[in-house]
Amino acid sequence: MSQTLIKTRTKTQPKTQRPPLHKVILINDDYTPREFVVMVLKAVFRMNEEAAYNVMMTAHRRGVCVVAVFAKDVAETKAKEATDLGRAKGYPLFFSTEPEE
Ligand code: TYC
Repeated sequence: MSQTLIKTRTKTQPKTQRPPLHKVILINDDYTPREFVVMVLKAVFRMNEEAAYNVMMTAHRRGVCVVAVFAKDVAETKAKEATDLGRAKGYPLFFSTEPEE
């Protein structure tokens, strides 16, 4: 007599798990004009004037500020776009990314 054993695949991840988000972080510097930082935040991160000003001032006062969280590739692309806008003007403006805990 033969028996058929059907082994189902053991799931290692629950179906609801999402790829981890990454933070885009604005770094303060002494040279980039405040209005330029606000312009970049509005252009790249679609922030309104008030939100952009608040993020800029938080980085200015505390050294860093989380701008937003995105999927890894989106966070990296936006951080590079924003950093490149400053670089094109000769400013040391810098946006970094890091995984969200
Ligand atoms: N500290 C800059 C100044 O005083 C303004 C600035 C704010 C630059 C935030 C970068 O991430 C930054 N002109």
